[in-house]
Amino acid sequence: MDTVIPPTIEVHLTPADLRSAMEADVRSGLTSSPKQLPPVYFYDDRGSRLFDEITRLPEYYPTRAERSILEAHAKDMVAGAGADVLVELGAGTCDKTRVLLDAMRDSGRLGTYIPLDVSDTTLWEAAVALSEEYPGLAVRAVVGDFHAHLDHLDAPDRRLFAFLGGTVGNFAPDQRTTFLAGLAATMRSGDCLLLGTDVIKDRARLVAAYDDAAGVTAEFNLGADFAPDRFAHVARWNEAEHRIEMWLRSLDDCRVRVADLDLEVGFAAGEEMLTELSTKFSVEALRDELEACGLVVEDSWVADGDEFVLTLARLH
Ligand code: AVJ
Repeated sequence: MDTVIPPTIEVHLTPADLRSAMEADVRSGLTSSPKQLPPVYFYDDRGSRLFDEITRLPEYYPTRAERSILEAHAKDMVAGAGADVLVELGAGTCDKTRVLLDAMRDSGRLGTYIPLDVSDTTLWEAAVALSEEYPGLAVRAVVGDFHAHLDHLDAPDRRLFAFLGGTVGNFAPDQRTTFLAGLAATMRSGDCLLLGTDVIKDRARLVAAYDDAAGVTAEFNLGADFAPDRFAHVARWNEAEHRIEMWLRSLDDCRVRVADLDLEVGFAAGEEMLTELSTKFSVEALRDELEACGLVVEDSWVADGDEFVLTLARLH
């Protein structure tokens, strides 16, 4: 019988680092044109609870679609990758991870799990729970940012990197290229990437997924310090860039003061601020982007109705 291995945690990003990065992002975002704020700051405690609610909305298909693909094919993914180490980027609560870990255990490949996330408390709770649920599994949690700390995820054995949830769709094209190239640079020959991405589909379905009838996504977008009665939530499909864009539109002329930064910015009536991108892909375009970084697509799985795709690519 395998015994429980105590988890470890390595911190490369402190709350003070996060705070100063946020201040810099808010200052540059609110003084640029058009104004923008990065979506990473949606996910405080309240935002994470709202996102959890979003994943259960009838209109929001990505989470259910990805889970159904994982449940049907995790065994093939794990066998295809041939890895004993699972590295998860932006692990969060490690919810979907269990499906992959179960498949690794069933195939006798349960070695090490390395989750990377910016939130230390969520990560540590998940690390403790998973160590107990999977005796024999070494859990090495890493607190860090996937734009900066990919080189702290090393392990002696072959690794499967999982980047799920469609989060890569949040990146602008140049950010995505930098991210994928940086990831490929830290991978060793034989390592694999399992990437979850949303698929281009009917515009009305896409817009509904980001502007649900119950108004949960609007609440998510309108949280925090932006007086929700002065802004409207706008979800728009950008055809040329094949992405949903979420904007906050000011309903009238107003000034927003960010006391901590000693910053005051004006919004004209109708002015919009970009808060999130959610890029959708075609299977072919995604393959080309991965191959440009030396990652060769070995397999891909789509959900019923082509809603979402999981791609397994190997560094050669
Ligand atoms: C977690 C980034 C994948 O883009 O679909 C959902 C976030 N924002 N509704 C997405 C989100 C508004 C989500 N990701």
